[in-house]
Amino acid sequence: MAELATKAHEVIIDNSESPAAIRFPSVFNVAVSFIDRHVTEGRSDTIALRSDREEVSYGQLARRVARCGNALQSQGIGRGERILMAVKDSPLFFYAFWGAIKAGFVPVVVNTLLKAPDYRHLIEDSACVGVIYSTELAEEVVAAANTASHKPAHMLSTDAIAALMETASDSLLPAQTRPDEDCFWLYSSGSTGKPKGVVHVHRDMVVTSARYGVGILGIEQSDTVFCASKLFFSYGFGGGMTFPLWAGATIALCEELPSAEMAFRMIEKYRPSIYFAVPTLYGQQLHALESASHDLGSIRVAASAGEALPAPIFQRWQEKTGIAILDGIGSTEVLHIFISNRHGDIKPGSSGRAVPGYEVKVVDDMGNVVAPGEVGILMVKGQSNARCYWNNPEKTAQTMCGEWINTGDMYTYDAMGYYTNAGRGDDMLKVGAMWCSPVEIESKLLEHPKVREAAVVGRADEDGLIKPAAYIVAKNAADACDATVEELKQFCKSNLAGYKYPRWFAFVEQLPKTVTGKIQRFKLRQLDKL
Ligand code: 3UK
Repeated sequence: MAELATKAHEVIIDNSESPAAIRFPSVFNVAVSFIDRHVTEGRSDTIALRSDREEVSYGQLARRVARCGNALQSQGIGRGERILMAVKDSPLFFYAFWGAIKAGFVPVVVNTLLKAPDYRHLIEDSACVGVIYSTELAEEVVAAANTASHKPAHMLSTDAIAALMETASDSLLPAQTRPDEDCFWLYSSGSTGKPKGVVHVHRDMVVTSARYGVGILGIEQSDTVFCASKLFFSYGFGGGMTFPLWAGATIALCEELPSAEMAFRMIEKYRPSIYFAVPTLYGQQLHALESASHDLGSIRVAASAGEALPAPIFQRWQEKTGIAILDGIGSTEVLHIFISNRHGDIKPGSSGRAVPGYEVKVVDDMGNVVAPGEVGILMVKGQSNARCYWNNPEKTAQTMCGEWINTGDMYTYDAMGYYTNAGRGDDMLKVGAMWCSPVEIESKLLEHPKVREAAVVGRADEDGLIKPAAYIVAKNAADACDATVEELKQFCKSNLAGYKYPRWFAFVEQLPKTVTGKIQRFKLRQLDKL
């Protein structure tokens, strides 16, 4: 029975075509491919998850996913309805996410570091019928639900889910979904306004796993994978969950936030063969390696994404560890990496070449492809492109242009097909791979009594990593001094997310502006380069 149910949902990867064709049956529930398939293929005893608390085999994983799906179904949730998930990286994240999908619900994975007003927006925007939250996050999440314009009917802490799972059945027939049916969402933030729900369908996780996970990184069943980025960030979602699950590999899981210390501890304890991190973390690890040694000998593949990997970090890491970091660019909208370096084919300082299966092009404002060496907007087309932004036709139309996605990134390419990042088309920054809006930092600075005007731009630090820099017009000329800089820095640190405070301040008499009064941040960036 289980075997028949699995067979019906089988993906066909046709390697006779180049790139390999990925074909889906008309009825397709992706939870079968990622979870149940391992049982029917004889991997029940292989370890799927390893964490400080427990080990979970593929057999146990399949049974618990079914239990969780049944537990959710017993709440009366309907096919296609959204369940918000603010769950820390833990085995229960896997049970809830895949259980929801198997039962035909749509999990909406969100950041676990948010405050009540943010969760409130996500609850209202997604119109979710339920919220699953790590018990430690109860205060923020429950406060959000209580003040939201609609209160989700099902508020389930991870403890409550675990209790429901105890009495639930461990067999569940997969909902008869289609490959192009909504499957899960992630949220992505922009320069202004609220985060947007990025809607992905059942097909998409298969495509990223086959194209990048297997095609570029070569992840296999024998690998142990550790990804320092969290599962709510789609880089971590792929690296720390979908790619290893697709391959039947072992995942090393950690609830802590990424830091050099956390990464070294995980690598030395679980000895991963595949490691995912963001450039800022590679930089922090290199600094730490100057004064202490760590055993990184298990790693055979080291991947980087989220922000550009500066060539000096690539080189220093290679000198220290003998491993070449593979930088690649991905996005929440494409779900994962679509241009990447690969072993034996690396151009340091570039994002690499198109991942087979994705088409990319660099265009001008009119949509015409630019010549090699010229800067233009990077567009990407592939089978994992998001269907839309939820309830946001305007943003959807701006970004999802027919089969192409406008990444908002400025790129050049060369005759060999290597693509190199040239900043953003908008003023957004990626700081430690996290979105950072200059407008948000400026608004905060303007709340300070000594600030008349403020403008924020990105500037490279000594490692080549981008951090915010602020230009300030002081209300009183006398305040343009070091003491004010310290005051403003502290003010930003205590009122903004930790990574957003400006690392440099400069006082100016006026800011460059357009005739309509808009700050010309590009002029400040040019000034910065002088
Ligand atoms: C920037 C990069 C230069 C770029 C992501 C891998 O970062 C991811 O997703 P987000 O939606 O942001 C996407 C934007 O981030 N970016 C990402 N990688 C690089 N810039 N070099 C890179 N290697 O502006 C892009 O448009 O948060 C990364 C996999 C999945 C992801 N979601």
